[in-house]
Amino acid sequence: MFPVTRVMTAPTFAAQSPSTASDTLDTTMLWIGCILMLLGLLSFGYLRLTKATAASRGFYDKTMLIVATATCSYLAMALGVGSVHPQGINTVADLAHRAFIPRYVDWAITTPLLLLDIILFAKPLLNKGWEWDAVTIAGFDVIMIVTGVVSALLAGTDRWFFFWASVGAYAVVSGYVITLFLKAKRIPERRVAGKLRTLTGYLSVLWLIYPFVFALYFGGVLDGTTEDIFYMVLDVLAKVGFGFILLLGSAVELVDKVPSVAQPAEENTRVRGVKLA
Ligand code: RET
Repeated sequence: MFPVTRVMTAPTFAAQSPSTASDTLDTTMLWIGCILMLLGLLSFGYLRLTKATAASRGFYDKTMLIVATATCSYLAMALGVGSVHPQGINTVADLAHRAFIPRYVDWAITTPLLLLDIILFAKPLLNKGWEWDAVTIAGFDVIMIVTGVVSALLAGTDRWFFFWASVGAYAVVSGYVITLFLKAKRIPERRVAGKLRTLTGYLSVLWLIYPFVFALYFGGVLDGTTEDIFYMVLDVLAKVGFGFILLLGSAVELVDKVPSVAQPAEENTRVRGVKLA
């Protein structure tokens, strides 16, 4: 008797896989994601041409860059590029256990840009040196995504170690956004204050769902198709929905004219009561 080899090739399993209907649904969802991101890109392009001023142009450009990145990533995933099976393909179940690399590349580029949109919009609240806050928050955000992808590629205890590292970085990012939410009412211009509260509140709630989807998928509670549907809806809301909230109305045009309510420069030059300059 020959020993039975457990290693079989992907096409063998694909042919035997009972989840063909679900795979089609999965691919359809990715195509829908791609089309919605593209429609977002066209809409924001139109708004940029018709509404943007010299002061607000940056908000339109960043928002377009965000959905352009997502259009490419969804296109790549819909075409089947970058799907990794972290545990190899030894059983039929392993086929469904996969991570899409383009998704994480997209998030690593777009989530810092989304945060930058919020930080620049909150500028009237920010103290001297805020640029370093922006770098730090974007840095923790990238750590969140990179540890997230490492977690997706590992198995067993190692996976959950990196998962919690990612949650730790997420807590820093989310804590910062919630601080802006709480301080927003200090901004004297009502429309800008209201918009900042909506943007920070919306982002805090949506982003919180991502780690749950991740944990439920890798914990074996959700299947791959359900995971993809969740991420697609979340991504469209977090990018296209967020973009519309940011750009519709007059707040992005006004934010530049709002007087700063940051701490006076005087206090910024003191360390524990000692005047520095
Ligand atoms: C991961 C890994 C597990 C732990 C945490 C995660 C957080 C992901 C987030 C993603 C946000 C994505 C957005 C995309 C926009 O299109 C990476 C799932 C905390 C918060 C907003």
